[in-house]
Amino acid sequence: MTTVVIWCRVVDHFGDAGVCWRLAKSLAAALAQDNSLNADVVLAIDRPEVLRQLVPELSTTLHPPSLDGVRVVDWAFPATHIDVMISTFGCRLPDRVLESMGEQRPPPIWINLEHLTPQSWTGSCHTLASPNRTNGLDEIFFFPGFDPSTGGLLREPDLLEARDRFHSDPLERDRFLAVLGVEEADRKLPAVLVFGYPDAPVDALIETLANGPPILLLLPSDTAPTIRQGNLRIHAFGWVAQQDFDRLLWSCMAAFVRGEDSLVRAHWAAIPFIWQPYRQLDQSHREQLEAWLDRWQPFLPEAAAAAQASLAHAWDRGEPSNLSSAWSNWLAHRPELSRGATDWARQLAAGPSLIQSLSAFLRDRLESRSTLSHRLRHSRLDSR
Ligand code: TRH
Repeated sequence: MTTVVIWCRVVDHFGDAGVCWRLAKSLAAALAQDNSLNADVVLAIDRPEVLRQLVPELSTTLHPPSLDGVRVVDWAFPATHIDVMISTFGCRLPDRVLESMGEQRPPPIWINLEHLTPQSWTGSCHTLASPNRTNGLDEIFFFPGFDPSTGGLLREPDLLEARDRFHSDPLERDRFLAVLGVEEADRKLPAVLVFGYPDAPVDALIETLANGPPILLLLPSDTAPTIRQGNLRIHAFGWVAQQDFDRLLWSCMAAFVRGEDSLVRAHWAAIPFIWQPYRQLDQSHREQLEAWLDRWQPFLPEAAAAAQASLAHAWDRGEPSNLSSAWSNWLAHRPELSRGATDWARQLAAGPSLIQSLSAFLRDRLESRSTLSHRLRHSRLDSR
């Protein structure tokens, strides 16, 4: 058996758990294709209640809950023998784990899966190793990313086919919006998802949209389910399970997303969208946004790229005064933005997904680790 443990520490919001759940499920599915590994994938998460909001099936009755080939445990997990250890987003592992892994022979392969950034420096650091000060083990830095020099982006093998199937049957969207509680008359309207941080200028956007063409605004909140304001229909759907989040995006003609996981999902949805990076006190999230906007340039005509930048800036900086003109200008460029999103998604899908590159990397390291321990065993026997 090959034991793979993914360590997730929830800092805040949902992305830590959201990314780690997708990673664990997809890695379990990928490693299961190699019977010789007999992989046991464990997700050790310090706040399982956050994961349960994303994955309601992870009931509290099963212990440890096991779903989609992943065992979910908490951080008190008795890490006895681990073959692959994946610490995510640089989370600090418990000392008892660091110490026992340092004594384990052969030691585990230790991956540090970093945050996704649109910035281009990650390619030069991808798969570099650094000895850990506590136990001397090599910690290998694995970077997701938009460039072939990185590990790529999380993408399930059948995701894009599922997306295209959804779009090929108009009843799919109607059925999904009906389940979301959207009234029949409103389901025919073009929809916009707004999933931003608390400082996002949502009220200013609502005011802008109310004076524009009829639109269905989808909000993940528990306020009054449907409000009418001018030409706008606002539907607060509460929250959907993570497995339905893609269909939420696929039902929309445009979206405002945030953080890391919904950013990647919006790219795969190939719709025009605006990203609000996770807020950093030192404002470094603005550099993230500029790097992301730069990456749009090759896929958009100049005027459409300018429209994308001005709406992204107005949204990220919370500038209600610029929002109305930025939105109207952006909406006018929607055809080019849609083509650009489709082209970029196609280019990203041409490369290996994060799971393909990570599972190939792990299989290679596991093989050389087993060869090495085989040779060590034989050399000890020979020396007797
Ligand atoms: O919630 P976030 O802001 O999470 C953030 C980011 O991941 C950030 O990088 C990280 O540093 C910080 O957490 C600690 O945004 P994100 O990454 O999009 O994660 C949201 C998850 O919630 C994503 O998996 C989609 C999911 N989701 C649902 O499952 N149902 C819903 O209804 C909605 C709105 C989101």
